Amino acid sequence: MKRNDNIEYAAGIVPSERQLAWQDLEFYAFIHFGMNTFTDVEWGSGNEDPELFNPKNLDARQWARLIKLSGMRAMILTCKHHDGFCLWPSAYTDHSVKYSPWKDGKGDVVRECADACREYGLKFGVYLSPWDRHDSRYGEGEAYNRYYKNQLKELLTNYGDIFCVWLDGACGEGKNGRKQDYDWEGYYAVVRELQPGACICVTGPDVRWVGNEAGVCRSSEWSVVPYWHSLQATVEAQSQKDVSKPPRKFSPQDVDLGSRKAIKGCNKLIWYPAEVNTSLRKGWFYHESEDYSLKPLRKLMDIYYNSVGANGSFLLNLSPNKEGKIAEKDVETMISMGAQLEIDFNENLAEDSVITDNRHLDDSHTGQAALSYNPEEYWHSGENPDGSELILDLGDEYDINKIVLAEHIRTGQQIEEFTVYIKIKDKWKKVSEGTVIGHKRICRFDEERIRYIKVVIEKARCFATISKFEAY
Ligand code: FUL
Repeated sequence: MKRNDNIEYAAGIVPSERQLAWQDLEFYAFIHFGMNTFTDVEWGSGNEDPELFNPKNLDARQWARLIKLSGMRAMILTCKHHDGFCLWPSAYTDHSVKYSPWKDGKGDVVRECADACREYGLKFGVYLSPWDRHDSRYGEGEAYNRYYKNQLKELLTNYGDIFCVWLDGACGEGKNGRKQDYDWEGYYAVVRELQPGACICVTGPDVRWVGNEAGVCRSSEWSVVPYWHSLQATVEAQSQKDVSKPPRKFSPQDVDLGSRKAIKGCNKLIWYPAEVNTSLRKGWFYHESEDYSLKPLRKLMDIYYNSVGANGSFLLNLSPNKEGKIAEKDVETMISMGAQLEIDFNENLAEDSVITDNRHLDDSHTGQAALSYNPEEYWHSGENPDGSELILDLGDEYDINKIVLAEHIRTGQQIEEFTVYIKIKDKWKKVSEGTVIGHKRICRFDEERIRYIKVVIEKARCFATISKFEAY
């Protein structure tokens, strides 16, 4: 029987090098800090006086240290939010730190963050809001586009390696507001030229916004989806338009983006993996009134497992206060999250195990290869993936409550359905099942003392691969 052409087409779509590098970061921080921190709002009007910006004890090293301790691998800073105030002394506007009392106008928050990230071994990324409520060129087409590109150039040339440029689709101008025709392709060209390794996220071709700001994830987060999900108009339509209405849910038609049904008949598919973004606090910026709104550890861990553990990445926002520091409560919560991650993934008990399989492509792609920490060593099913099995023998009995699986995504996303069994008293007991594996799938189940774990690939596109099989 001839396979549906689109399945083979989808199976052949692979990530770029920059997407692969981004995917490995898994869990990283947003920092929302700026004029709004001082005016106690989420969206500034753009008319704020730069005199208001004065974080007397700003300590970007504290932010970076905390990010590191939380188990995160990068920081994305709001270099300019919708109010247009720039956290670096841009040569193209007088609405910046240069005109503030902070460090007598000689400070540069972007520099301090970039340096702190380097010191703590974190990647650094920039958020530069396309929507700008301050600048008079906004709404005037080319003049604003030139301004925006010049600012991008400053950020992408003066601060070392940038791993991501986060382009927000939000705009609250409304029907009668100013209408700017963004030169998206021109913005992307600047990024590609100056930082070819950087992913362009959200309103961009490399990383897909999950579609809400509440940390809600799909149970099947496919990386290969119809191209129109990356169109600027699609992102804009989903994005926030009113400060009091942050997007919290998916609309039902957006729940399935990449199954066979969802890609059927689509003539252009792309690799467009999901990023889940949410804030530790209720809002994005610091407000004293939200000191009791922090998400509890349990909730944060759930979001982690449902994003990083389900083929997405997790961008969690921290909100430094007026002092320029992350408040004690926030620090405590994040340190406990870092500690919980250490506990949960303390020792991979599968390290010295044996894996047997019921099929493999050739001798260098047997089940055993899935245990290697080298991502280029992996199990490959060969041509008939459906029904393939990997049986892990831990060599002895251990208390296990989760396994981690990964596909070799360099050769595409193939697996569509899988089941996990554990052996109890000589019988296989089903403990988990799912669709997508992709970059990473963490399957949690009630802890049992076991020696054998079986993964069955029930259904896959052209073949199946497993490059990681860990047990905790
Ligand atoms: C939204 C913005 O409007 C919020 O203020 C925040 O920056 C969030 C990450 O994106 O679209």
